[in-house]
Amino acid sequence: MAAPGHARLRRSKPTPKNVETMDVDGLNAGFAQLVLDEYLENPEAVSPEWRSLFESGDSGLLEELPGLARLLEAARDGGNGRAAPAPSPTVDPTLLGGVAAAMALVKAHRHYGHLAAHLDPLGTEPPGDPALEPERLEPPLTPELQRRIPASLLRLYVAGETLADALPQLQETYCGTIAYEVEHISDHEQRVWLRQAIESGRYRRALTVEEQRQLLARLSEVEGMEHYLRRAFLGQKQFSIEGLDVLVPMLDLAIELAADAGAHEAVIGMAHRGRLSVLAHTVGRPYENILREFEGERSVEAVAADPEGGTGDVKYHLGARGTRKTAAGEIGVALAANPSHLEWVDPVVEGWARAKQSDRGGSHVLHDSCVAMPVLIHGDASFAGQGVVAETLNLSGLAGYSTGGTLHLIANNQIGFTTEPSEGRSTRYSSDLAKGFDAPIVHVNADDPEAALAAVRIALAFRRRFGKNAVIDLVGYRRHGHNEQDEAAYTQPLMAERIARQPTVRERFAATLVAAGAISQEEADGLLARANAGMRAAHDALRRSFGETIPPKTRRERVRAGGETLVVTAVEEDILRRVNAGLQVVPEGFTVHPKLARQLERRAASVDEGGIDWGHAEALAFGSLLLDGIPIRLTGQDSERGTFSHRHAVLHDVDTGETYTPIRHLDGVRAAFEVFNSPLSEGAALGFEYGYSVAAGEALVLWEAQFGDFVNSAQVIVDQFIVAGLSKWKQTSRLTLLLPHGYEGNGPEHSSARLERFLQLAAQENIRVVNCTTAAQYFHVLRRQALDPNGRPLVVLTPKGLLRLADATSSLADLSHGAFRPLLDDPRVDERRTVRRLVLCSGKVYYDIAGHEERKGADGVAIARLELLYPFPSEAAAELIGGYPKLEEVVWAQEEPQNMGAWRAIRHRLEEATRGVPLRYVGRPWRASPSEGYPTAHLVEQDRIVREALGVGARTPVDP
Ligand SMILES: Cc1ncc(C[n+]2csc(CCOP(=O)(O)OP(=O)(O)O)c2C)c(N)n1
Repeated sequence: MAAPGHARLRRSKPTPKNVETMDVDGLNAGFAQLVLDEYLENPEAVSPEWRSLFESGDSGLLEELPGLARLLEAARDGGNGRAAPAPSPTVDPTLLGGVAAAMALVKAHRHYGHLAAHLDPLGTEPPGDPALEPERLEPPLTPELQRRIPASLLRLYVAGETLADALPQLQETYCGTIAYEVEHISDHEQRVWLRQAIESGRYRRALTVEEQRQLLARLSEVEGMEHYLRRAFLGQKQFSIEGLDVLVPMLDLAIELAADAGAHEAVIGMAHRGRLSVLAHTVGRPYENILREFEGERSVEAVAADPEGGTGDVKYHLGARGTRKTAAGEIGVALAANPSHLEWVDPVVEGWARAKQSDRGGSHVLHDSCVAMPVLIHGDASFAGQGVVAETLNLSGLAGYSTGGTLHLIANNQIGFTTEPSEGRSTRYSSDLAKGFDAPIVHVNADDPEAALAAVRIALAFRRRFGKNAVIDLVGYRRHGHNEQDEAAYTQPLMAERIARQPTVRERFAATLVAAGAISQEEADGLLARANAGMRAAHDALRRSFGETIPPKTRRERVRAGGETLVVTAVEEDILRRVNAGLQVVPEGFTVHPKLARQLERRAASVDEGGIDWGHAEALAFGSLLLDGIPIRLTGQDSERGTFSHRHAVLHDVDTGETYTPIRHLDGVRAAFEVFNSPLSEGAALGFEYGYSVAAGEALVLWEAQFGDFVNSAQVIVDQFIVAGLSKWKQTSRLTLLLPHGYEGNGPEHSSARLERFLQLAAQENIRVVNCTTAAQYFHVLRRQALDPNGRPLVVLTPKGLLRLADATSSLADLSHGAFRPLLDDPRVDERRTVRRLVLCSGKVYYDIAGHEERKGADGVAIARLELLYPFPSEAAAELIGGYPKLEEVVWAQEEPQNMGAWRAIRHRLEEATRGVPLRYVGRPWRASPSEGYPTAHLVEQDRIVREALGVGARTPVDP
């Protein structure tokens, strides 16, 4: 008997090939069933593809429809592998069709159950999906038919004998106040594990009465704090958590589970929303501290920052650290300081967690992702809108960046400031981006606290089992405006009105517990009163303390940057020779590319003969630091080899493709060396290293831009974290940026690392900026950066052409003696009294000037180099200039346009240093774009600059 719809479906009968690419939903599974019916009547009536599909028994379709396969099996005659020419008497075609439809129904719940789930506390009806409706399937799954279908055929993990028993549970599981999206995951094992975990209800266990009471107490504390602050400080911004209060007990549980899984630390990143509550309840910052900031008193931390000129930050950006007791012992909790720039803290937290997870004390990093758990709390608008989220997710599976999975919590209040989801994203859910990264997504209604805890349990069980990200989309609402000064009803009047009628999650949960007899109404009210009283007591204590002087903290030694700190960077020759020899060693049978082998051989010789180039000096600096016990981590696009093929930290066997990193195998290394090619990201890649460097204060962490120009893709990390972190949060590091820079005719985007930006942002000794012109200078500055106890971020403008320029190379003696010098005087001037013009410049342009054909004829000219651009070496500059007694002018020569490069930032410093000698600018004029686009135009301009600097007049035009 043909099923209804047979004729219609027959017109578009697919072949098994395209069946594999089809989604086997209700309709298609039903269609397959029809073809099977036909086949069972007459095998010759169906196409050969279908025939072989049914007879092979191993197709993807049969895997997808195991019940169908089993029924087919039952229909086979005597197990000879060939289906019976007529329907077996044991197979009822309606039942057979029903099983296929039931399978489609199960599948639809797994795929689309979330569309019918009740996720919105404000009661928006879910859209639903026809595939979830049993009566709309083909054949309709009537209650009677449901009772005839054995659940065992459906590979379900919910309990029940028949579909009729199982379906309500399936609906409750997938379409209740919690919903799942896991079927997009490409790994079969993970998918099956998740299905089992979800359907078995393992992670949705009911709370005990005691646990319920604790949960209510916690929700009371959260609500109590927000209410108190609003009453006491009417109109002050607190970015209240209300509407997503359950976030706090979710974090409690997450931390408990992380500790149970072996974590010593949870590292949390989040924006403004609910942050004060998390600071107080999750990290354990005393209420007094928070209240003090509301009272307008400077916090203890801010006061302590004064001696260094810290300017502090608003209260909902501050980081904090605390410890918590868990059943598995104490665990540290760090909330990373963050700027307003939403989501940019994400990669910072990942890097921080990675650093905490890494043991750098041996020759290899031992990375154990159990040791620290990253938690990122996102906004629903920002998760979907900010590209850094995608960049951060893209780090998660990479060997150099993985943190064994992050718990991503989207604090989804269904609005972004005043922007509706329909205006803010093109996807259905805020979380959809994460699906592309194979993360399971758990949506949960924030007004069902028990479901919210279940979401944490399953998410962290997944992380623990597979070491991967899990995302919880916590759907709540925002009880007030964007902040407490905003009126939500101006723009979302209906929503605001709906929210005003909505009882709080505490009230709802209390009512449930009271109804169940788990607690009395008085007790429930008492919990809120106690929370209130706690806030009041803290506030009273704070008020009593007003007027008392806060004991001044011991003034921290002021930082002496700018080369003043005495750090020995020279390394004994013997040691350098040993390091150099070690760098040439590869394992027996390892074949280095012949051209590269020759380069490496030259390195072997150059310690004796001179000619140590940039890459070589860097390797010697790194190697010697590893012997000193300083771990090193270097990342960047193509950094293993080096964009300009100058590094070759990792060698590749030309026969086997195997890799070998000689520096890790040096005799006597006491710390780990890591180098990774980064993904094509600047923002997240740099943010990650910043976070890593903050948490790994002892390590030399370097990030390299492919060309310095691209650092502007990470401008938020530079502006908000690297340069301002010290002043805002007392947070700094020895992060080192290697930024290729120099005008070599490669056009506007391969010339400038935007030096001017760094110099504009440099103040209060927050960073250091150098532009070295010799390999030895680079060697010494790297070592100083690693060894200086006063760590600061360092920006190194690194060369391209100079990487191999003979004049920029150094000798072994240059590395084994001396130190980084902030200025390099002209080495060729014998008689200083003859010098009338001093050309001061920085970086590669020095070689253009000093090596110009007209240099010899430029009498009375000296050329000096400024190698340290910030902090400006005022004394050394004055001394150098003063060493030329007959100077008539100082020329600052730069290849960057006048509105770029160093000129505008250092002009006043130079004027001080020249002590009355006139100062003149030579360089490109003001320009909107950093350099010429045509190589010939570049050459002409470069030549003009050099001639003007030397004062030798313009090139005589050549007759055509
Ligand atoms: C990168 C960035 N752009 C714009 C803003 C301004 N801003 C502050 S909050 C906000 C809305 C955020 O919405 P959502 O991510 O949903 O978080 P919510 O405030 O609703 O908790 C915006 C646009 C910002 N802080 N950061």
